[in-house]
Amino acid sequence: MISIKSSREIELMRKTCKLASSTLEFIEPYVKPGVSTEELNKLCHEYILDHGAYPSPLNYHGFPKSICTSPNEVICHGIPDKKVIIKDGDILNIDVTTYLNKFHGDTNKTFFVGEVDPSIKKLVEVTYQSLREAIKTVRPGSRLGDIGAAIQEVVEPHGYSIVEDYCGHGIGREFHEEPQVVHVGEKGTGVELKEGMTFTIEPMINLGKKEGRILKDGWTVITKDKKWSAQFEHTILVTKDGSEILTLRKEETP
Ligand code: EYF
Ligand code: CO
Ligand code: CO
Repeated sequence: MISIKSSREIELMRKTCKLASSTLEFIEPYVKPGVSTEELNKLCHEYILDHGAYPSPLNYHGFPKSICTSPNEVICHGIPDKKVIIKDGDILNIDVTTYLNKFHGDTNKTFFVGEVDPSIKKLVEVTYQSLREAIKTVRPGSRLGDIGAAIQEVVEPHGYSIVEDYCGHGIGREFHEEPQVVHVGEKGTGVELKEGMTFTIEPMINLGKKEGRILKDGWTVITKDKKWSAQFEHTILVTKDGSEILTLRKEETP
């Protein structure tokens, strides 16, 4: 069942989502060559607790850390580690989910570390653009297939591939609710969107092939061909006239 949020629930979603996006703003100056992903985890963990919230990933299905940190060829669910040191030229996705006043807010961003190769910069920019185009399709009466189709329209002309094994999701009182938000699709197909739905869109786009594999740690998903991967994620509310990006950062245009 897809939950429709009441106006009181939407207010609470706005608060937790604002905290998730401000956590990404807070961590940005620390994403520099030489930092370990464990240090970034500790800083985010403390920031979230200091704001009266809990990091949703921590212990979720046994996940051992408070954020996901996914560099370079890691598609998603990278585990922060003191031995993983970020270096000049890397990209790093940081995925933050906060649990505040009984509601979850989920967002992620791929950061550039120092000077990044232009071909990788392009991958990251196209990934962000695909998320923004997907969000433009969201309104009452549109369908989940419109979201996937919009992502395909942006991504495929560049020859990149779209990860299909992981997808966006409904969100609210639970971290993962219905529906599944697949990042490929056909216009006019799938679940019809209704005012008050909240869900994430979080395309994972690969420079090479779409296939991934899970490392021996049981969590980290890397590309099979070891080519690099980028991702952006927002939590979206379906409004009367369209949508509201609940996790919008100050640097972004509404
Ligand atoms: C059961 C986890 C469970 N899962 C999803 C648990 O939606 C997410 N990011 O946008 C998301 C984040 C995390 C997450 C953090 C931990 N988990 C991971 C991998 C497999 C799995 O199976
Ligand atoms: Co996320
Ligand atoms: Co998510």
